[in-house]
Amino acid sequence: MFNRRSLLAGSTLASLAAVSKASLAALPEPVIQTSPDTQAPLVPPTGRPYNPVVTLNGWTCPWRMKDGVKEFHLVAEPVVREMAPGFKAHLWGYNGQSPGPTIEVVEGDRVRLYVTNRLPEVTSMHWHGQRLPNGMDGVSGLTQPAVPPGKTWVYEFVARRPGTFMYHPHADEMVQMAMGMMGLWITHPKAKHPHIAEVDRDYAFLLNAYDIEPGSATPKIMTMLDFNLWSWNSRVFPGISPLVARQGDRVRLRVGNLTMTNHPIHIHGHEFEVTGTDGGPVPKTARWPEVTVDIAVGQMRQMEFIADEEGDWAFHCHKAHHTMNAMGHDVPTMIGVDHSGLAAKIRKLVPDYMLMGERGMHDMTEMSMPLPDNTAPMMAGEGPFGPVAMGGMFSMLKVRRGLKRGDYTDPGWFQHPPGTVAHEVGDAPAAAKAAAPTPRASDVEVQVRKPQGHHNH
Ligand SMILES: [Cu+2]
Repeated sequence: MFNRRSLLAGSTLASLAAVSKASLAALPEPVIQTSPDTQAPLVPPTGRPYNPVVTLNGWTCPWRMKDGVKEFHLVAEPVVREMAPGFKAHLWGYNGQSPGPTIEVVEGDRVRLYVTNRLPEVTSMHWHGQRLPNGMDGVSGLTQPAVPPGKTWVYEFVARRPGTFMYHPHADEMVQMAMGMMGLWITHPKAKHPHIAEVDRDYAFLLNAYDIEPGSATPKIMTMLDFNLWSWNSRVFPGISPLVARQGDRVRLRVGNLTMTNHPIHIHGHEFEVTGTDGGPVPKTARWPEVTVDIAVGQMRQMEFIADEEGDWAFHCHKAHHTMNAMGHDVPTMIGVDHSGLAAKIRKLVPDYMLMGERGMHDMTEMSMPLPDNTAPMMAGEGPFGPVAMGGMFSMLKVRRGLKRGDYTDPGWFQHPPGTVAHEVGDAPAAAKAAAPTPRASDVEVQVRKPQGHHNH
């Protein structure tokens, strides 16, 4: 049957084939990532040198040069993503993880991107924020036919504008983004740019959110607003790598939002300027100081500051519900309700029973709560002074004197100089518990007591 749809499909295919006839024969081997840890930045082996970005709990996609074109291969596929130690989610992503690898190129590069669909349904790839030929924009039905399962599509364009961008499907968007399909794209300027500073550390991550019932592993894709896992690059605190900076470093944070709500991202101890959006660099005369920037859905914000204050500084979304992990929203407010003795009576019948919240909810972090298999506790993370009682979109900026350039290793907990820690009135103003052993963040395990004899996961 000859119809308008097949005509369009045919012409799009023909034009794609024309730009990359030679390359279709031999696709670059897709590189698969198996670790959820932050990978070392990918220093460009050839071409214009640049200071590569560090993708938080992520990685940068290796490419190959072919006839002067940078070739990448992204594979859309189901993945198992460790969202926090002990908690694995069944998501959809790219090349083994969610989000997919960061694409990092230089302004003026000609880029060819192969996208293989290993999902059970159609997909496409939209290059959010890019200047490109309309037919490369990846909106299924509008600028190309959707990519069927099992097929590989190719996109090719010149990275015309420097900045921070994103990629995500434009086919069954609601489902595919709720399942974790997204990634970052960085285009470095080809020469010194009046509005783009050279920075010492350049971090990038995406805000995303999931609704995964405690004890299960697959997101509920129909959820519109009431998500229970607020994540950065599909990780929740304490599973998120800290941002490490040498005292005095100029630091850039590139944060994109592909959730269903806005996130006021807040940093402690420093003020920053928004130096760019996915629309491009912000002229210096249009910048103002901030300590929080609201990032709306589909926006990217670039924050820059000098990390000149030593310490472990909280860095988080300022919506308090977004620094919590999975919980039931039907927990009643119990503050001020005296139910002493009640829990003990019930515990005789139900040994694991806990009644919580009569003095607030902080106590929950210190209790060994029975949790279903495969979830993250609502509030967790052990700091040098006790429980941090956070989850979700929370991390730390760790500023230290004398770090090596390019050393992103977690330096452990900050050793506060004597007399600089808040203390109880009348108590000796010592560095107190800061002298305690300082576990590295990678040792901070989620404290989960699994119920005994629970096998149905
Ligand atoms: Cu938030």
